[in-house]
Amino acid sequence: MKLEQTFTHFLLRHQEEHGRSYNFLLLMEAVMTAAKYIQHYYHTGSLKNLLGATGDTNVQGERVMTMDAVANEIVLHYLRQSHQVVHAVSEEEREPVLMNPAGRYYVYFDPLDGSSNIRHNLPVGFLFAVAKCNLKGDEDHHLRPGREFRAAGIFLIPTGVFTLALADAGVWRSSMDETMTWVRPERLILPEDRADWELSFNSSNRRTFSERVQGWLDRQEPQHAFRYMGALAGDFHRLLTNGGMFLYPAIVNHPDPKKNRPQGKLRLLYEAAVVAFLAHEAGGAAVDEQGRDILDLTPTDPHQRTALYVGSREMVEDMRACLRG
Ligand code: AHM
Ligand code: MG
Repeated sequence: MKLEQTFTHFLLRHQEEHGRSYNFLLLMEAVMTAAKYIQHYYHTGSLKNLLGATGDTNVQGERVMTMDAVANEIVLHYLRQSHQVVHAVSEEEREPVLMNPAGRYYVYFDPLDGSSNIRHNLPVGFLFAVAKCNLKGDEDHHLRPGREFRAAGIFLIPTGVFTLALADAGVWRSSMDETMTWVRPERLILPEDRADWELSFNSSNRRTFSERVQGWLDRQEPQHAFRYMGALAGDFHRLLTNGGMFLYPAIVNHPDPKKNRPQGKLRLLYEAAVVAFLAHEAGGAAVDEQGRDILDLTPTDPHQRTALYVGSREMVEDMRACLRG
C-alpha cells in the first residue's frame, strides 16, 4: 500500500522548516474546505435547482442563488470560522468584510472567476491571496500590494487541481484524490524552452488594443500557439505549465468610445495580483499597461482594475519594453 503525502502535511513541513506559526495552516484548512464545498455545489448545484439568477425562487420556495453568490457565502463562512482573518475582500462584496480584529491575515478572493463558463460546466476558479498584518507595531489595515502577499493560489473547479505559491518558496501544484484530499504536491517552474510557449487573450478585442500592443502581437503571434478559455483561472493554469503570456490589455481603440476600458478589465487585488504572485514564484513576471510590475501596485480601491500581461519573464520583459516605447 502506498500512502500519499497530503498538501496539508506539505504545508506543515514548510511552516516548521521556516520557523513559522501554525496559524497559516488553520487559515489554509479553511480555504481548502471552502474550495471543496464550492466544487461540491458546482457539481450538484444545477441538479438541486440551487443555481440561477438571484431573486428567483425554486420549486421548494427557497431563494435561488447564482453560483457566484453561493461560492462567496461558502468562503466567507469558513474564513470567519477559522478566526485567523482580520478582514476579507471579495469580488462579491463592495466593502472589505470585517471578521476577527485579533486575527493575523487579510484574505483577498474571487470566489468564482470565469462565471461565463458556469452554464457550460467548463472550468472556473477560486482565486485567493493571503497577506499578513503587522503584528509588531501600528497597523492601519490598508490593502496590500502583491509584493507583500505571503501566499496566493488558484483552485481549478471542477477539475480539482490546486496551485499555491508561497512567498520565496515557489509554486506547488496538487491534485484532488478520490477522498477529496489534495495530495502529491509538485513544484512548478515556468519552462524556458520557447517551443511550448503560448499566447492567451480575447482575440475579438484585438483591434481595440493600443497600436503598440497590436504591433507586438503581429510580430509574436506567428511563433506561438494561441489558447483562450475565457476564465483567467483556466487560461493561467495552462500557461504556468507551458509558458508564454496571458494578456488582458487596456481597451483604447473601441469603435464605440464608451466601451473603451483604459484601466483594463481584470481586478488588481484578487485577480491580477494573484496570478502575478504565482508567476513571480514560478520564475515569471507581470506588468500593467505602463509596464509597471503588478506586484508593486498598492490598491487604493478593493475593486480597482488593471491591464495585465503575465507569464514567462523574457516575454513579459519584451512586452514591457514595447509598452514603454
Ligand atoms: P469574472 O470575474 O466576472 O468571471 O470576469 C473575469 C474573467 C476572467 O476569468 C477572464 O480572464 C476574463 O474575465 C474574460 O473576459 P472576456 O470575456 O472579456 O474575454
Ligand atoms: Mg473574476
